[in-house]
Amino acid sequence: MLNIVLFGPPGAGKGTQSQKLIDKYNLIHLSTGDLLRSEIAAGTELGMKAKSLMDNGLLVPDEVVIGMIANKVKENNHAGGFIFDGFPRTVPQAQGLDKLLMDLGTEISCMIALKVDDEELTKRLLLRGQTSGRPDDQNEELIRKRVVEYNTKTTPVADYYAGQNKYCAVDGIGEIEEIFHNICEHIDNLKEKQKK
Ligand code: B4P
Repeated sequence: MLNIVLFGPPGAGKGTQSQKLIDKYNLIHLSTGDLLRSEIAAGTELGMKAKSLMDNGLLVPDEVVIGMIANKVKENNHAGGFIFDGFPRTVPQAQGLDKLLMDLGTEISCMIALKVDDEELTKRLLLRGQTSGRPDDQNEELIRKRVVEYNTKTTPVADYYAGQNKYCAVDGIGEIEEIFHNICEHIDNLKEKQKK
């Protein structure tokens, strides 16, 4: 199985690149951001609890997102692989994912980390906020809070995968196609190694 963690700060291009990767590699796309937004849209209890945190740029509790992902992975356990977009965002989430995949006899193949500086992130998200209607993209203060949340709670997840020799950094600034090409190069190398 090919199981990719697509990693990076808010606005790094995770959602954008995921869409292209699922088409090319036929993977199941699991975005915790999308899953949470659909819970909010459906007005579930989980969604209502998540909404106030998300609207304030804060992370949703680990057990909520791990539970959501576990359900989706188990529903799709015959898939050729997964792309995890925006998950794991904390070390306990990464440990939870390792355990979940181990129980299914598989593991994370690699983490692709998109590198983008804070100024570019703010610019992209404010631009998206003009059309997305997402409350968390509406003002600069909130966007900066999300980046702080990322720098304090999420950055250690990169070290977690580096410790397993699964970390791979890709420049997230430039043309979308060029970034996609660079990500694919890493994935294709990985697939070659898996074959040997
Ligand atoms: P997410 O939905 O994961 O949102 P995101 O990080 O803002 O988006 P993403 O990174 O996918 O956006 P993209 O770069 O593609 O999370 C939202 C919230 O949900 C979190 O703040 C948190 O509260 C909660 N949450 C989600 N997962 C969680 C978890 N595991 N644990 C706890 N809480 C969780 O796009 C950004 C913009 O940049 C787009 O407009 C795009 O067009 C543009 N763009 C992309 N690539 C570009 C490029 N190369 N050049 C120029 N623009 C580009």
